[in-house]
Amino acid sequence: MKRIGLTAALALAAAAAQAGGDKVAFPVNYDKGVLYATVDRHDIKQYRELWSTPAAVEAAKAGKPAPSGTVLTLVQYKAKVDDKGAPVKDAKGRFQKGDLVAYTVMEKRAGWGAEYPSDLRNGEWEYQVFGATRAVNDKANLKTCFQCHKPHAGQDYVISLASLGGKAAGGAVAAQAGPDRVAIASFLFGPEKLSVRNNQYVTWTNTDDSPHQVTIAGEAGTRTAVMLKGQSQTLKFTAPGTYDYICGLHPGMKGKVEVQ
Ligand code: HEC
Ligand SMILES: [Cu+2]
Repeated sequence: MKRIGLTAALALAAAAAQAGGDKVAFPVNYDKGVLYATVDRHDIKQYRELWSTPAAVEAAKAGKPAPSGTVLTLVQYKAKVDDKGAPVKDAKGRFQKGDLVAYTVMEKRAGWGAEYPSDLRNGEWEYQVFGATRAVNDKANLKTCFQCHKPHAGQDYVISLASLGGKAAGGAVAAQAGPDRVAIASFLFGPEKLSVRNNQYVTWTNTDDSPHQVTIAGEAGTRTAVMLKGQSQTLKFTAPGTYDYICGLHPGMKGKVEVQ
């Protein structure tokens, strides 16, 4: 009797000592789940696979939040490149899988997350990064995971929710050209630099499968909603100057609006 009581107490202490990302174990069976999307990251030359536990796919299709026990695993591979460093594409124009880089994982369990301040907490989700050997990457700054996924609270912090629920738009999207328009294609803003007159509107249209967004540098709070494939966002510029901007989801994507 006594012995059992002692074992239970020790197990409890061990559980309590686990904090944050330590709660997330390597998802050994991730590839027995559902491969719900692949992402060609033109900006960082990576090929990514997004895996889910089956129940989360069902929930997303039904428009419900991911259930407790959901694990989403994003596997990062280097894209295969040619001798000029350009990604090699397959017959469908998609990137090809090269060396394994890392696994980034988010896991949700009832009761998790309560210890975080509200400006950081992502509901009941925890995040963790594992290297190619499946060991925890203890140099990863998990705070950045919470920060970048936080604005997606309205979709349960899952940035690829449309793909998870099978609701991502198919087919190619043609962006309209015009002096006040920027197309987003293959993780690039085009044109990268746009010149407009003061008090003019600028419209961005996303033609990629991946979601994108526009965040104006230095202008606190000026950022558009996330654009899924085929969606547009418009901003009005009311003071002359040069406005640098990035995509808040993929900070390597950069553009500029010059307001005369
Ligand atoms: C700069 C913003 C940014 C940061 C920081 C970030 N993510 Fe994400 N995350 C994304 C985007 C954008 C996607 C959608 C897939 C893509 O475009 O690669 C995503 C997707 C994911 C997914 C697949 C499920 C989903 O939400 O779509 C997981 C799992 C994930 N991230 C884990 C992490 C972990 C773990 C960290 C911290 C080490 C992290 N992320 C940090 C932007 C970010
Ligand atoms: Cu982007």
